[in-house]
Amino acid sequence: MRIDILTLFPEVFSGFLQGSLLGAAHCSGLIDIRTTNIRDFSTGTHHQVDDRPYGGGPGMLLMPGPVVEGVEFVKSSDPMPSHVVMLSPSGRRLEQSMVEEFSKKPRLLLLCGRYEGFDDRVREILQPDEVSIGDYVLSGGEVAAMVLIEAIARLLPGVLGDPTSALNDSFSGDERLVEGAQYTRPREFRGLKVPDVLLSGDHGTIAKWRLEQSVQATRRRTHTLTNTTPSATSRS
Ligand code: 6GU
Repeated sequence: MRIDILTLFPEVFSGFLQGSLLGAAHCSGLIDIRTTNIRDFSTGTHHQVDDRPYGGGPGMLLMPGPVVEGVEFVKSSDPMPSHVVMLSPSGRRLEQSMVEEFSKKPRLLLLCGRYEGFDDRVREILQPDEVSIGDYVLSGGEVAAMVLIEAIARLLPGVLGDPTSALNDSFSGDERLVEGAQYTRPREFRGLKVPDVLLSGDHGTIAKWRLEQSVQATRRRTHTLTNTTPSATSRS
């Protein structure tokens, strides 16, 4: 898979891309990730990429020229068509099913914004798939792009050492369960013992116990998500 990242801060990605999982995936030719600086496509002597919004208001917007021309240049550098993703807090919220779809594409182009956002003509012209990583505001799309890349990379065949580990992940599979409790050595830590069932060697019973744990963890999570603060109703 090829991933192009368009950003004003390509240096932010260097440690991340060289890290263990992605560095190895890059070296073994499983993934080809390239960064391009949007500033390289600014015109004029000051290499300006942002400007004040028409109509007034706080902050600066990314100008359409450098962004659209940068995307068009990167697209044309390889005949393989790319799926253009714009990282923006107003996009659809990322979830595992979207990550699975992205992981099947041969090529992605990730567009990272900064400042207060993009001039809207970028959306009109490029018609990107707009993606957010959650309902909070980051100063730019770079961290969101890294979240997306890491989630995608671990689904690519050969990237994880053990191909079955992604299958057991939280949110994978049909039931969308989160992972339940798991234990490693020692058998006892600060008086807390590993459940006997895991030491029984009975794989059927272990599988059943794990599924129960997973269902319970999923329920606990859903309850904390749907219950508003109990103090508001019970403490009056
Ligand atoms: Cl993709 N970008 C920014 N700037 N903030 C975000 C986000 C993206 N997702 C959540 N918050």
